Amino acid sequence: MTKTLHHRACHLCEAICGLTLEITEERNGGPRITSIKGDPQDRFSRGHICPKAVALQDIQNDPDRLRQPMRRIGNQWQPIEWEDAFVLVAERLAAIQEQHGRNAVAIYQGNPSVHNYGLMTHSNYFLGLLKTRNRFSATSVDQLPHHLSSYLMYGHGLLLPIPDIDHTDFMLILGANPLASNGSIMTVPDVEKRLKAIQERGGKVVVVDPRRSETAAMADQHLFVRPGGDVALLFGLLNTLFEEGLTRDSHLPVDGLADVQQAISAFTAETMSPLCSIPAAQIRQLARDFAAADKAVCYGRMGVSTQAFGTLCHWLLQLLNLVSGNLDRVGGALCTQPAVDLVAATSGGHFNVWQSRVSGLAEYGGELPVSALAEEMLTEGEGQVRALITVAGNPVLSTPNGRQLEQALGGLDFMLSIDLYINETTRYADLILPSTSALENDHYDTTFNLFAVRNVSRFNRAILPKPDGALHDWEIFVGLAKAFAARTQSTLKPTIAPAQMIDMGLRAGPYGDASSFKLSLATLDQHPHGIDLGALQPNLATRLKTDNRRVQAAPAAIMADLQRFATLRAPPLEELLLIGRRHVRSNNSWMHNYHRLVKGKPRHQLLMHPDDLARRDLSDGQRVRISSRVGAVEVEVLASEDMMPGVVSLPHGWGHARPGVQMSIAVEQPGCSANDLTDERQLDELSGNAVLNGIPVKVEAA
Ligand SMILES: Nc1nc2c(c(=O)[nH]1)N[C@H]1C(S)=C(S)[C@@H](COP(=O)(O)OP(=O)(O)OC[C@H]3O[C@@H](n4cnc5c(=O)[nH]c(N)nc54)[C@H](O)[C@@H]3O)O[C@H]1N2
Ligand SMILES: Nc1nc2c(c(=O)[nH]1)N[C@H]1C(S)=C(S)[C@@H](COP(=O)(O)OP(=O)(O)OC[C@H]3O[C@@H](n4cnc5c(=O)[nH]c(N)nc54)[C@H](O)[C@@H]3O)O[C@H]1N2
Ligand code: SF4
Ligand SMILES: [Mo]
Repeated sequence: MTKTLHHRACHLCEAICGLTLEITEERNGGPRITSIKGDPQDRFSRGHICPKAVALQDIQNDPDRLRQPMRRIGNQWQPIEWEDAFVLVAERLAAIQEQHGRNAVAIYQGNPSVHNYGLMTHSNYFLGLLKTRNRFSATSVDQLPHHLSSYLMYGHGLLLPIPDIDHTDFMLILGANPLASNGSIMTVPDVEKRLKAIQERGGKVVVVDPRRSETAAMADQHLFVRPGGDVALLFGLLNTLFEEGLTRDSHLPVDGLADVQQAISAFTAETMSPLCSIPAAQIRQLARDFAAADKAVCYGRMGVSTQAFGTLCHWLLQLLNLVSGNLDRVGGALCTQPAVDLVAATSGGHFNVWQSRVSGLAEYGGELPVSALAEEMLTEGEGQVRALITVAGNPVLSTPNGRQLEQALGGLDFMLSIDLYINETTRYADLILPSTSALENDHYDTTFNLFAVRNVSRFNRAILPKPDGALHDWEIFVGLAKAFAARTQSTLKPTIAPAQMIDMGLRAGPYGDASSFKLSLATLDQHPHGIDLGALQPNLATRLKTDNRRVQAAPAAIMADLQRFATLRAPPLEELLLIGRRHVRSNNSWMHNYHRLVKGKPRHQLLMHPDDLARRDLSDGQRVRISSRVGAVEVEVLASEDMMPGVVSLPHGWGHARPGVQMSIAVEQPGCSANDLTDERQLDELSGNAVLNGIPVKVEAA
């Protein structure tokens, strides 16, 4: 028996913690993972780890995880050889496109795509050949407003200023719960310690959230906001800064600020207060506190992007940082300078160049809002979607009105899923192609180094051998591309392995051959704990990609959306508004099949304020029926003083009790799906991002 230690980043969430894995090799058996711990030598994560990382071994060993391609015949799944599977896909997709046009094939890419670098480098090698405009992803149920506001203001959708959490004195957090999520569009392992450090150096953390979340509970101040009301709060804050002369000059070249000031002159704290349910005096005081701090940063995430004015919210967050002098400033919000620089390597993007067929929703960066996916399948006529490819996604549980999507999936001519499980979505596929597990694959964080609170770089080789006959995700795409090119007699450019691409990106990047760092794959191989490239530094002025290389404070598309804001009304008092929540032991929809993570008391219940329960004659622990415009679910309710009255909270990603789901542990504690209640017609109309928070619902005894 031999034991070896390996170091590697955890790929499960955006925190990218460094791990130390102990692998034990038995004489007569294969290698086994015998311990997973945080890596104290990782200078970025400093030994931090959460319970999900320990479950990496459960993912590895899960008997429900698919290990070979599976083909569905009726309700039966049968193994199929890789080559046969590739030829079958090529034949079916080519035939559908020949008969119904290119757009008859749709694509949905899910969240783990950005946690798996081979998917980042190679999915388009195949998907690009399809030349379909019906491309969708989890972006439009998540962070599209971040990208769109950055694209419009800074000229590139990935120029996302990151909170300089280690140097700020005042952190204002809206719609994020990093203590549960471990941070998002802010790659920050060990976030709790870093937030406490702000308090220890005399600074302040303020959280705005309709629930007293774990992060709100540790903050110096928590403000309950009416779901969807953040836009009004942010207008009130910005207006107060202007009105009370609390702005500071910025070194950045800026166009349009005077236009903004004029356009929002009526949006005073007093007029905004009823729309967000925060007293005007508190809005004004918050603006003064924010302005008074030497170094302050306003950060908003998922809770503020998945609402009706998500893009306005993110635009306003940027403006608050800008006019308070904190954009592109140490202790404020700073853009990273990653070793593999996707911003430098790509053009800024495009927006609204084409629209979806049925509802006319705008594309962003070549993708349409996923709320339109089901209607594109269900609405007959030229251009109707007849085939779907899902890649590392579970849209039945993740996108609004999941039941409608299920109905649409049931009617497709062909569906391919590249996934590890037979789950709520992939059970509709004709073919599932499973890749190797993460530990059998190399790893580089192309995406999350871009969002990190320090500039860091780390490459990890596979820890476990690749099983015979298994393929990495990127190899599946190469196989599919070759078969499709052969079937359609198109030419295919040669490609290289993801690791080689990273090597090239590193060497051409800011710390590459032309620098003193001389970063390459070979250098990173010598640093298994990763390399720290230093704290974030002001760089936005040189990285701006707008036409005139100036910050656009008043982009036309955003200013036009102010008209829509004028229609915002406070909802009737008796209405309940549904929001989501995350738990550190869960991860979206796909990590409920590991006993280690789901044991203990259930976490999928509806939370409701005791007064709201009493008003409906409901009691703590009772089963209730929740209904919305699109559907109804049943689940247990828990009384919680942490909820804002009038607001109820249900986590998404549950609802596993569906026929044919082959996830034996998950189906035993199924919960219900929040997205059987969310409404595909409720959108941030500017970006097309789904509204997932603030859904009007009724709750009654089941
Ligand atoms: N109501 C509500 N809905 C939400 C949210 C919310 O807060 N509330 N959050 C939204 C957000 S932020 C997101 S990002 C989306 C997520 O939505 P999705 O990305 O659609 O869903 P996931 O649950 O992440 O599903 C991931 C899938 O990828 C598979 N998988 C995991 N690893 C790999 C891999 O390495 N390769 C391959 N090929 N497959 C893999 C899993 O088996 C699973 O099927 O959900 C959104 N939906
Ligand atoms: N453990 C765990 N970690 C995760 C994930 C997971 O599922 N589990 N998912 C990963 C993914 S894909 C993402 S995108 C990130 C998301 O990371 P975060 O953005 O931090 O997401 P949440 O933890 O859902 O926090 C959103 C907060 O917004 C609040 N909220 C809801 N509606 C409103 C509103 O109208 N206004 C305001 N101000 N607040 C509101 C909710 O109560 C909640 O506390 O987390 C990632 N990390
Ligand atoms: S917080 Fe947990 S899941 Fe996220 S990277 Fe770190 S160990 Fe992995
Ligand atoms: Mo997400």
